[in-house]
Amino acid sequence: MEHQKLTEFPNDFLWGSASAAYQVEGAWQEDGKGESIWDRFVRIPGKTFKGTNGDLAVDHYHRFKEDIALMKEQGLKAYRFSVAWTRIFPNGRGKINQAGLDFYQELIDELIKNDIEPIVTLYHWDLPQALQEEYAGWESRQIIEDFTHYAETLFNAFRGKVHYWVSLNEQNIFTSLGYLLAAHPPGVTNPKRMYQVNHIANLANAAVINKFHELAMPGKIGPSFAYTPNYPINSDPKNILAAENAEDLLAHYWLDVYMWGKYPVAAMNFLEEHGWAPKIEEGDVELLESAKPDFLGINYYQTSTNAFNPFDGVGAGKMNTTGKKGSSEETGVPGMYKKVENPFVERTNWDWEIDPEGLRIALRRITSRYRTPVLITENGLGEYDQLTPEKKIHDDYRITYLSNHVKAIKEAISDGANVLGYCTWSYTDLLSWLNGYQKRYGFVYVDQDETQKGSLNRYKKDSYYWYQQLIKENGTNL
Ligand code: BGP
Repeated sequence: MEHQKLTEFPNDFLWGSASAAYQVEGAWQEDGKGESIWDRFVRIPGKTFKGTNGDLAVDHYHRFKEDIALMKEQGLKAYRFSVAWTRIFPNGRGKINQAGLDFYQELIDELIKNDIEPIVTLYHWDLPQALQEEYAGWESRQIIEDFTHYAETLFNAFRGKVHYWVSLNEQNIFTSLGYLLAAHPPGVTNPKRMYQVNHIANLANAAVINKFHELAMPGKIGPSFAYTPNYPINSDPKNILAAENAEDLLAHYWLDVYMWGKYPVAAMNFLEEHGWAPKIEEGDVELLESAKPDFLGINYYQTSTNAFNPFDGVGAGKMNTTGKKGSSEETGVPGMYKKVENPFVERTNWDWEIDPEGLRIALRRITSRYRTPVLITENGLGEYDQLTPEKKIHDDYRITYLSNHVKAIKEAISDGANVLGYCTWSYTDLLSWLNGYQKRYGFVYVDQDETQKGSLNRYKKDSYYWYQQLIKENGTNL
């Protein structure tokens, strides 16, 4: 749809940027923090790129004031970060660790002092190791109570200060990578367990959203979903059906539950046929249907193009975690779909497809299907950056990527989508879970690499100034 004139961004649009505790904080054993499943997992040889870990990360724990000063100077309106559960409850539950809570109080106060809206993610994958050991973490229904109690603690602590809350970050990724691909902790490859864990995570998500509303918290809460819209490779009906299969099994399987409390029909039948469907107990459906997110958080990076995949076709393939273009393998679910290369789009060095139009398509689909406000909680380009001898970073490729995506949002708003804000991934460079430090996303370059011995000095990239200007103009000159 062409528009004569695009709708302008609203004046209160949240121009933001994001991070996650494990990827930036460091200080992994400081001030009473407990061990998380990531603290443990990164120590298993071969699991992360060159054995990198977040022990020090980019030392945001000690440098948050410096980082916030840079945000202020840039004019950032919102900063999304996550709370490390293990700083609040070192063993997942029990006695509060006041020093951990104090750290986030200070961080939030500093943001507010600088007119930056804090957006708090309750769970960005760093589950307390103690809960993993005690009852296998997300595999037990006990986590519903413990997660809700942890969330309630934060609700009470930051009531009135924090107005935007993200319940779970990318449940689709942490369950799939944790329990299907063994690429994340706890390193399992078992579809039955994965779909069971996912069901329990759905219940925990719903319980926390209900708790937020019960407490009449001032503000909004919603989950963040990693949405990769699916396309068919061409108009062969077999391929169209493959794309429908992928959309049902990889997107509706989460989004329908968040928004309607219902699993999609075809995907659920597929799981039942394979004996992988979750066990749904009495009361579960009521709980899922009762929880109403105030917005949907969307993490958008790319689209996926699909083709027919027979029963004896391709299954899970290798991901590109090296940054060598073309090193990822074909992947799919036999009998459902396989992911193929889209000939119309470019790819990053990590083989992620660059498709700004796909963000507009994502927003359009979500708007029509769910009629919900959307907060874009992540979008960005992971690339190699070069620090010049003059300490500059000329990341024009990132500026192109981001500005094309912002334009797509503006078009989607003109189409009728209700978008609350846009958080780029990421604010500073940070640790990529599986890709070390060489895959950089930030506006702010951090001198840190796989040796983990960098100076940790911060340098503004060209994209930092580009975003500063964009915010100043509220996205009018795209
Ligand atoms: C999302 C995660 C982020 C971040 C981002 C980039 O899935 O929510 O935490 O890591 O992806 O991914 P990567 O680091 O793999 O490039």
